[in-house]
Amino acid sequence: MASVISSAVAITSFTGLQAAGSSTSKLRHHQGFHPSPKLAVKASLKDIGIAAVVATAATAVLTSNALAVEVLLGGSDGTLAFIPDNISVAAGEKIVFKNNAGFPHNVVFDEDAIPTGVDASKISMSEEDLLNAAEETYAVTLTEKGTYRFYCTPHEGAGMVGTITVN
Ligand SMILES: [Cu+2]
Repeated sequence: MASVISSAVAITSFTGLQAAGSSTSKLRHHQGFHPSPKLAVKASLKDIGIAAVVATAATAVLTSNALAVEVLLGGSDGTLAFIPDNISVAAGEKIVFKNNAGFPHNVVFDEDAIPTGVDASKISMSEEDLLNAAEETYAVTLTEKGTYRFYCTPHEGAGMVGTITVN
């Protein structure tokens, strides 16, 4: 739920910045009709400055407010599963696995079912490393597009597997 709220905030801020950007272009358009060429040049340089600031601010918002997707480890009803077990994220989006019930759990990516060139050991928890307490988290960010299969070592046999698609 927290992730939904933060994404709403990010979208609102970004829309606000886009609105600021479009008023900047209106300003530039208006000042382009100024009779003095010297002033027109100054105005456009100033506009470039504003545009650069707007672009920087937009990047900062996207970075600091980066959307995070949460996956629960274990269902509250005792299900040994990742919830949800099939998600799609944007490249670079943070994925937070949170221990919920039925632990210990871990998150290990299948080296045979991830995009070519991605090192499974760099994105996985160690096979022996387990999350033993409620609310413990493991976060990962995937930058290569493609499909990633992952599983929980203690419960793979019970069907605790999942898929992430990075777009
Ligand atoms: Cu598990």
